[in-house]
Amino acid sequence: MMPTEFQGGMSGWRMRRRQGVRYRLMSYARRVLKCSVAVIFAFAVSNAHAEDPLNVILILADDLGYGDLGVTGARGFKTPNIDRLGREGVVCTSFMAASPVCSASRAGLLTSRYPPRTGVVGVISRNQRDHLPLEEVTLAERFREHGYATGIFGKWHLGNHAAVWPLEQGFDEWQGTVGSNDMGPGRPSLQLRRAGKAGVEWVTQSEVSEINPDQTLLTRRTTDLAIDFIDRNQEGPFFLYLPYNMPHTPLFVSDAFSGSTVRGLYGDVIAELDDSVGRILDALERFGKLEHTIIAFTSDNGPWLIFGDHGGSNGGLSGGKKQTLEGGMRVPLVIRFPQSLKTELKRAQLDSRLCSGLDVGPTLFSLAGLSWNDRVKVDGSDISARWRRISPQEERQRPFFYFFERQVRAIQYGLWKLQVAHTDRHTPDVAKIGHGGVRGSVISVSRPQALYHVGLDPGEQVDRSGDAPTESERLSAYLDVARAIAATPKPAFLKVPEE
Ligand SMILES: [Ca+2]
Repeated sequence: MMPTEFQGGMSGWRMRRRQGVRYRLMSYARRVLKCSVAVIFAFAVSNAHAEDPLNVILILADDLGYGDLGVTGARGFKTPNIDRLGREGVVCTSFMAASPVCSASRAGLLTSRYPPRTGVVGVISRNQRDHLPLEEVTLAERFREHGYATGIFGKWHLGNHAAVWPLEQGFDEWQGTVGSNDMGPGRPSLQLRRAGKAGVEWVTQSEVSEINPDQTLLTRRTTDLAIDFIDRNQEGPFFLYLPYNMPHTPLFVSDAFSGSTVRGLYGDVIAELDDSVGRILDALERFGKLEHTIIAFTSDNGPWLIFGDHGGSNGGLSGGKKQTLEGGMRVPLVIRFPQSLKTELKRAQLDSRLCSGLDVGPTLFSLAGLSWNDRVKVDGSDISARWRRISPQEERQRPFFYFFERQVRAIQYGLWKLQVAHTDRHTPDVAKIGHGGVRGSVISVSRPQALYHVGLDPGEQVDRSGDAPTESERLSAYLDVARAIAATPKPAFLKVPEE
């Protein structure tokens, strides 16, 4: 054994040097290890489900307003199952549908592109040949590329002919209505529409299998089909898109829910929708798939206010369906995260940051553990970083453009919204609001250029352009970009037989 003084004397400096080298080597090794662990962990975070992708269910209500869920303050009825989705995930309170009308909103949701880019800018009536072009890449096509089974049960409303129906747009299966539940060939009278006899076509795969299906059973039937699809695809993965017909007017509910709420028929209809969400949750639990499935719930546009008690609630926002005011496009987005994402995501949040229907696809893909193919230009992006415990990077703020057909109506950035001067032909006439299923009237209102702080003033009452010139300038700078998107040439629609 060496004497201590020998160590400390003759070779002391050498020992210290050796120790120093060893320390630096160990420190380096630790850093490398730490770094590798971080890289591996980050990789694991972003690809936790790359080998075993999660199932995805996207539920879309028709004309359900911002204030029509328990979690957003509904009165006169309850939505415990949809609220549960939020409690076990996230509720986005500044989520904008891509458009204030059905077809354009759905085109945006399924392609993640602003409606004018797709050519579907308004409502496709039963007698038009407009449709979502086959060249567009739908969410179903994207999921299918990753080996998913794809099903749609409910309303399509992106074209009237079999050549452009869901089976040509990435879905393996479809049962549901071609368009809204008041649409049929020709020009059905209001009386026929209200009676559920407008000639509504129910399609099975790509054949019309029924005319005027019993509308009191529409919600239950859609849910039954969804549960059957989940049952048959237990091996997964699957993408299930459920665009329910309700609560679009004319309202119909099954006997079991008739008179079940104090809100009246509208409340009964939402109660049945909520029960459907509960049945889907139960089925997933029964099949042992609940914790391997992401469930998102949203609406295609705001409430149809001219129907009064048969329309929904904008929850205190301004305006409703067909308007680019907040109430026309801001709807709830609720996403339930499965247990398998528990270590990655923070649950039970109210997320008030701006996002839109264009972001739904990339976000669901990221949550499911799939990589998004960038070959087609999309306007939405993955917003899931907001909810992750470890965020790779800060989310880049982006503006959101409000289009009505091919007009740029407003631009939002953060909590500021620049309204572009326009004529709003769909303002409900408060003196002539409908009742009991009878449609009310609208008036034309000129809306000036104005700047609103939609965080403090969601009713869009106070023009702040005078005291926030920097914000006005920042938002105005995006006008040219928005106008260029609005001016995208109309695609050549397929020549399908006209009736
Ligand atoms: Ca709608």
